[in-house]
Amino acid sequence: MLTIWGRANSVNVQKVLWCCGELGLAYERIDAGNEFEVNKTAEYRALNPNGLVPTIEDGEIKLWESNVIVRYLAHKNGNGLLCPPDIGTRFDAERWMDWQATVFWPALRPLFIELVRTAPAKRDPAVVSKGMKLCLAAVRILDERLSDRTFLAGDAFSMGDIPAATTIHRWYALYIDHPELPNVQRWYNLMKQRQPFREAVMTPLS
Ligand SMILES: N[C@@H](CCC(=O)N[C@@H](CS)C(=O)NCC(=O)O)C(=O)O
Repeated sequence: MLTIWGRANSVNVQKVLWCCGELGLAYERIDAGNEFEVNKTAEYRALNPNGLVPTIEDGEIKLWESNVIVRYLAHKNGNGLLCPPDIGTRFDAERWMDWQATVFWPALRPLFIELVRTAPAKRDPAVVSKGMKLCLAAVRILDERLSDRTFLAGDAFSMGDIPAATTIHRWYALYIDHPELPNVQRWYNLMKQRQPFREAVMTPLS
């Protein structure tokens, strides 16, 4: 049985839960992170020296880094379904996964922390303003990318959509201005039609 360590409100855990839902994988999830604190134990740090979530155990295979976990599960269980068999399409998908981790999430995370986890009186307007600007620049890149294809790596939904769509849900859920970006909105609407996305990702931000 696949074990997933991580609290269900974590964006990075949600990627893995959504991926499992798409693949129809059975798993056991153990709450860890923030108030659960399991990630501070020596046992957990032996699994993941960063003390972060998610971490998975799949038999002898133990992995951390959410996007790598999604890649692993997709490759093992979803070649042709979530992991594109064509090499060009596959690495196109991989590129958008790395882009989420290196561009989109670093732009959104400080904004999310300010607007969701910080009391209004303690918020830093400079962080909010910078976060909004960086996020909009990132979402415009997505909008341009989606102008001539249905999903990030082409005509089929793939693992390449999972990290960015998990993040776009957070962007739309924040109480900020969301300019009209028709391609991103269309793509986000497609995600919202997927039951595993609704179950794993479309939860209140906390
Ligand atoms: N790059 C890592 C980042 C993991 C990460 O930052 N996880 C956050 C939750 S989203 C965490 O563990 N925070 C500490 C905590 O929950 O106690 C990944 O994608 O898995």
